[in-house]
Amino acid sequence: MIFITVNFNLRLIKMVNKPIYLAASLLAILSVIASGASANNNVFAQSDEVQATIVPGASTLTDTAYSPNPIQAKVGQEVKWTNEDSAMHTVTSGTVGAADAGKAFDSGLQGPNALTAKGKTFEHKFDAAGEFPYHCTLHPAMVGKVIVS
Ligand SMILES: [Cu+2]
Repeated sequence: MIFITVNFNLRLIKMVNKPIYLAASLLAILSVIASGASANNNVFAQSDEVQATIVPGASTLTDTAYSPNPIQAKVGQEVKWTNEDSAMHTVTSGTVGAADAGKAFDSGLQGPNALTAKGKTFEHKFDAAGEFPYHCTLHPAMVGKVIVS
């Protein structure tokens, strides 16, 4: 969406040579951006959950083990991770070895939230804006980040 708008924008600017056309084309571009933004808001309004996965073969990966990475979420949204790998993993808040690791959220190693097998899911609701790194305690090279805005 952003790339399409930028290309459109550049083409229009090359085409126009009078200020009034430039102003009109800027208005057209702004309306395209505005309608795109409201469409995005509608998508968020319809879904209070952001989908993410732990990809197949994640044990051997680093910052591509969780997808997408980073995960973009809005304040108040839930992020739902689905384990698409055959191995067990965790979604554990904080950086590897940090004193507060796992305090904010942790799928853990056992219990109903544990991502023990393919198809298992873990959810966490993000109530504040910020950047939230997380990792897998079983494979500390697996790292990701949630950006909440
Ligand atoms: Cu893992």
